[in-house]
Amino acid sequence: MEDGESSDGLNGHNYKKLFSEEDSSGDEQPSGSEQEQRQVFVSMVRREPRVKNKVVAYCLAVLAIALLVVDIGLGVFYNKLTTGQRTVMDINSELIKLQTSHKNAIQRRDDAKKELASERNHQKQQKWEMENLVRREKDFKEQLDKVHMEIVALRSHMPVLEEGCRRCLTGWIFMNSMCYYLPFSDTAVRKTWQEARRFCQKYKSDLAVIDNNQKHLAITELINRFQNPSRLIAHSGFWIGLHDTEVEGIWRWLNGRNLDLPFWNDGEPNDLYGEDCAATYPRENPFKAWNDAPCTYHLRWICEMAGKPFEM
Ligand code: MMA
Ligand code: CA
Repeated sequence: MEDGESSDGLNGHNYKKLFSEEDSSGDEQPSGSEQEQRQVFVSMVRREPRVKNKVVAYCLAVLAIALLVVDIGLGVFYNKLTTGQRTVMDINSELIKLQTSHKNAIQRRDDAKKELASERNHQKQQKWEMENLVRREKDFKEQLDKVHMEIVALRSHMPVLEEGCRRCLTGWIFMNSMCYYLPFSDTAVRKTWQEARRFCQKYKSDLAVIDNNQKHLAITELINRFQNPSRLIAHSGFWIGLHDTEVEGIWRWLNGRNLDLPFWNDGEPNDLYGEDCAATYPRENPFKAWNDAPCTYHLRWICEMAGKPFEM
C-alpha cells in the first residue's frame, strides 16, 4: 500500500473529489456509463461503514443477548443454589429438631421403662403380699375352725365339769361316776409309786384301778389330749393301781383283784430293771398303753375315788 492511501484503497484526494463531484450536480454533465460507475462507487463507499456498523451492532446485540442469557442462567443457578442452600439449612434444622425429638423420645422411653420396671416390682410386691394375706387368711380360718371345734368340745364337757364340781373335789375330774386327779402339768412334781399312792390316800382315794374298757379309753383320751408330744415317752407315764410286788409276774389291782384285761405295750411287762409297778402312757393305740417300771421311778400318777352321790 502506498503513502496517503487508506486501507480501502482510496486516497484523501480521490475521496474529496468524489464528494465534490457529487455535490456539483449539473455543472459538467459526465457521460452515462461513467456516471453509473461513479454512483456505484459512491454507493459502495457510502455503504461499507454502515455494514460494518451493522455487523458490530449485531455482534454487540448477540453478545448482549448471550450475556443476558448467561446472566439469567447465573441468576437461575444462583437462585437454585440459594434455594438449595436454604433447603439444606432447613433440612439441617429439621434434622436437629428430629435428633432432639428422637433424643427426647429415647429419654421418655427409658423413663417409661424405668417406671414400668418399678411398677412391675411394685405389682410383684403387692402380689406377694396378697398371696401372703390369702395364705394367712386361710391359716386364720383353719385356726378359727379349730378354736370353734375346741369350744364345742369344751362345751360338751361343761355338764361333766358342772357335775364334777358337784360330785368331785376342786381340781378333780368327773368321769363315769368316778372322780380322777391327774397332775397334767409337764413340770408337775413326780413321785414314786408309793409316794403317789400316799398322795391319793390323803384325799381318801387310791391309784386308779382301770379294770374295764370304758374307763381305760376315757383315761387314755384324757392323757393323750394333755400330752406334750415332744416329751420322751419314758417320762410321760402315770402310775396306776396295778403291781406284781407280791408274786412276780402276777399282776394285781389295788382292790385285790387280779388283772384280767391287760393293755400292755408290745413286749411288756418285761421286768427289765426289777419292774413291779405299772404305769399308763399316752399312746395313739390305747390298747398298747402300759409298761412295767421300777416302783422307785418318779412319774406322774392318777388318783381315783367314787364321786359323791348326786344331791337334788
Ligand atoms: C425302758 C423302761 C422299761 C421298758 C423299756 C421298753 C429302757 O427301759 O421304761 O420299763 O420296758 O423302756 O423299751
Ligand atoms: Ca418294762
